[in-house]
Amino acid sequence: MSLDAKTIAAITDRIQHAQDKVHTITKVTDEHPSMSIEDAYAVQDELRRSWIARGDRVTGLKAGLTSRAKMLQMGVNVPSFGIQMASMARPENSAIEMSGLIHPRVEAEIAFVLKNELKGKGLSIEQVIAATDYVIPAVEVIDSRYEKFKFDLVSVIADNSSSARYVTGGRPLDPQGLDLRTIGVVIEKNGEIQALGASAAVLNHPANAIVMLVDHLATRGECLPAGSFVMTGGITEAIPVARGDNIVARFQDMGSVSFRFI
Ligand code: OOG
Ligand code: MG
Repeated sequence: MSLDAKTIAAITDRIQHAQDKVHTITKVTDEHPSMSIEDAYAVQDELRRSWIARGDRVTGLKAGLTSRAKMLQMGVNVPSFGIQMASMARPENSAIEMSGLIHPRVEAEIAFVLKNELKGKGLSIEQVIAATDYVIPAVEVIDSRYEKFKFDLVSVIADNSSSARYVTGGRPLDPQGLDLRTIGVVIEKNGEIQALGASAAVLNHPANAIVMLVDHLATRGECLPAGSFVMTGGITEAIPVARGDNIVARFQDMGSVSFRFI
């Protein structure tokens, strides 16, 4: 860690204020150029502590910046992890309020739900699949608190990797019977295709996002317990949305996820 606890707490307050009051801020690294990735995850720890103290509940974790399309779009080439809370979850077919968001974008992702704990470094794809109860289509609504959606790796991690809302839907499926590299995905906005891709875009296989997340947790002495819900990252670039937009993400063999912005 390069920053002391007081500074981490101050950065957390600034980011949380921007998240709660729906406004942008300058990048945290502008003010703290020496801030490290470890410091940024310490900010996430503080955010989580504060959300739990308010009565919110952790519902899952996410890996982001795991596809080339996302890395190119954001100019960052290392995945960033984040925390999903109950307050961020929205039901399928719901109306998501724009008033709580700054400049949201949507991403189509494959989410995993574990039946067994995953722990340690260098797991294989097969170990991840064997520990998975089911996979399910998900759409993440990201909303960077940084001006113009521009950031570096440390800043985006401190902002909980732009997490804002998420919706799951479609059909939960046993991954044993699926080729998780070749799931085709189409994102439609108001009936028009905005982006399409195949699930191998995520680190050659979305289970690799779980491998990387479990590696990251291991360096912090943590693991993914049984029952964990994990989103593996946008397969295509993220699509900007506005009030009134209808979103449908179609996943080959897995069904679709729909909702709208009001
Ligand atoms: C960071 C979060 C990226 C994903 O799925 O790639 C992410 C961002 O692009 O703002 O959630
Ligand atoms: Mg995402």
